[in-house]
Amino acid sequence: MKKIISFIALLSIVASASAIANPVESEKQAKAAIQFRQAILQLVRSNMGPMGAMAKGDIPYDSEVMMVNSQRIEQLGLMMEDYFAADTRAFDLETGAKDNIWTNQEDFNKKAENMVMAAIQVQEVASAGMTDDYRKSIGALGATCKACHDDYKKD
Ligand code: ASC
Repeated sequence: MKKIISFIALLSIVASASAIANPVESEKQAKAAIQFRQAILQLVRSNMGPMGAMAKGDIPYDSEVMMVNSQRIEQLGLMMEDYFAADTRAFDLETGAKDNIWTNQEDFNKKAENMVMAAIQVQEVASAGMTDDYRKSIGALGATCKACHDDYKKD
């Protein structure tokens, strides 16, 4: 089952690999695009929160939370390439997204892919009941968030 899940994730990544920068045509479209991608990131944050607390030892180990939340992050990660293909650089709107996302799309998409793979790894650790590894797998997932933020998020 785990192998099948990973295979489907890989297929989704390959299928979406053709997404290219697509400049939005109006401020209205730019605003909508920004809202949609912020919604994705907020949901990633919402699902990462409890796992981060678990990795820090603030709340107890819970494999069900790890499974559900990392499945959601996997799915959200698979959406990123498409939702960030809308290039909003031409409009001066408030966004945390740096302009270099659209000059480094291949790298940006690769970083989203890394998050997807790390989220799948959390599922594997959770489903195998590998309690020794849970903090490490969550930490690795958090590191993929940071890797992208370091290059592509303002501040
Ligand atoms: C989180 C969160 C992030 C990442 C990042 C990892 O829980 O909201 O943006 O992890 O802090 O370094």
